[in-house]
Amino acid sequence: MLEELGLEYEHVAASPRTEEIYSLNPGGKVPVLLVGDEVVTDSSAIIQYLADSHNQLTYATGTIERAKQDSFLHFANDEMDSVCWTVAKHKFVLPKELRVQEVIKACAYEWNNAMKTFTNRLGDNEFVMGEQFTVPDIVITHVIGWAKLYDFETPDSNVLEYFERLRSRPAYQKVSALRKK
Ligand SMILES: N[C@@H](CCC(=O)N[C@@H](CS)C(=O)NCC(=O)O)C(=O)O
Repeated sequence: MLEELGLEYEHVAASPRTEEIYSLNPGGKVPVLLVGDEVVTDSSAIIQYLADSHNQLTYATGTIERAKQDSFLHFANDEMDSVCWTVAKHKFVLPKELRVQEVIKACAYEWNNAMKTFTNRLGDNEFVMGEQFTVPDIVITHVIGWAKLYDFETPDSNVLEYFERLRSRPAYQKVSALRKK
C-alpha cells in the first residue's frame, strides 16, 4: 500500500516473536506500522488506515461502495487468508505434537469453495470494486500468491487473469523484489 500510494517509508525487516516486535505488538506478530509514536498492527487495519488517511484507493466510510469494499476485505480475511494461515500453522507454526496433517486436506476443500465464490463475485471486473483498485485487491492478490505455495488451485479463468494483472503492478513487483533480498 505504501508503494501503491507512492509514499516514502523505511522498511525494517524485523522478525516475529523478537523482543523488538513484542515491544510494539503484544502478540509478537509482524507487520506493524509505526506512525510517529503510534503503532498500528494487523495488515488490513494498516493498509486501510493508509488508504483512508490519504483519501486514495478506498471508498469513503459510510458509503454503500465502502460497505461492499469492506465486504471483500472480510471475505478475503475470513475465507481465504484464514485457510492459508491454518495450513501454515499445521505445517510449521504450531508445536509438532499439535500439527494435524488431515487439516490441510480440509483447507484445500475450503480454498476451492472460496475460489468458486470469488469467481462469481469478481465476474468480469478489472478489480474487485470494478474499475477502481482498492484495499481488498492488495489482500486478495497477496493471499492467492500465498495459496500457490501450498499448491492450492487458482481457477484458470477470470481469477487467474485478475491475479496476473494485479501481480504485474509496479508496486507489487517492487515489493516482491524486496522480499527476495
Ligand atoms: N492479523 C495479523 C497476522 C499477522 C501474522 O500472522 N504474521 C505472521 C507473519 S506473516 C507472524 O508474525 N507470525 C508469528 C506468529 O504467529 O507467532 C495481520 O493481519 O497482520
